[in-house]
Amino acid sequence: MIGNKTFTMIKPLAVERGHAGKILDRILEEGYLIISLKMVHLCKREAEAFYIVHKDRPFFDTLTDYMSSGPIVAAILKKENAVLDYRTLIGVTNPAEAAEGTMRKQFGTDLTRNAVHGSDSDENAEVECRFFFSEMEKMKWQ
Ligand code: 3AN
Repeated sequence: MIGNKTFTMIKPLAVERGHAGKILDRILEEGYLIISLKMVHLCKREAEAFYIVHKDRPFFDTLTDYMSSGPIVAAILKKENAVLDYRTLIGVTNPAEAAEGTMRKQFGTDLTRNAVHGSDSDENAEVECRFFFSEMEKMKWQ
């Protein structure tokens, strides 16, 4: 399945503002299958574990505080060329610099609260999917 899957999270503020349905709708409209889906509230330690690659970055504490501040929606998406296409759909990290029509432009507020996460490589997609979902939670028809 490598190459066809990506992992996404709808971040706390977007969930709090009621944008999760609109974001999931857009994902489906763009041709992705949602093959696993859950709403979870990460604790600080879990957010730190997810973002461990950024542990030495100055924004690590702010990011993990934010990501553990409220529920998020996590999903595995399937489509040909999923990782790259989804990165295009969400837009660049900073919503202020994201292109018109991208989800970060539409729903993001700032660098930390940028509405959605998308895996940046097939390898990370695999790691991130496993972080959130067990084998049992993956659709059998994937
Ligand atoms: P992306 O999510 O666009 O791949 P990464 O992987 O560089 O960006 O960063 C992970 C997350 O950390 C971003 N989604 C963003 O919320 C946050 N972040 C990245 N750079 C900064 C920054 N300079 N200041 C604050 N938060 C940041």
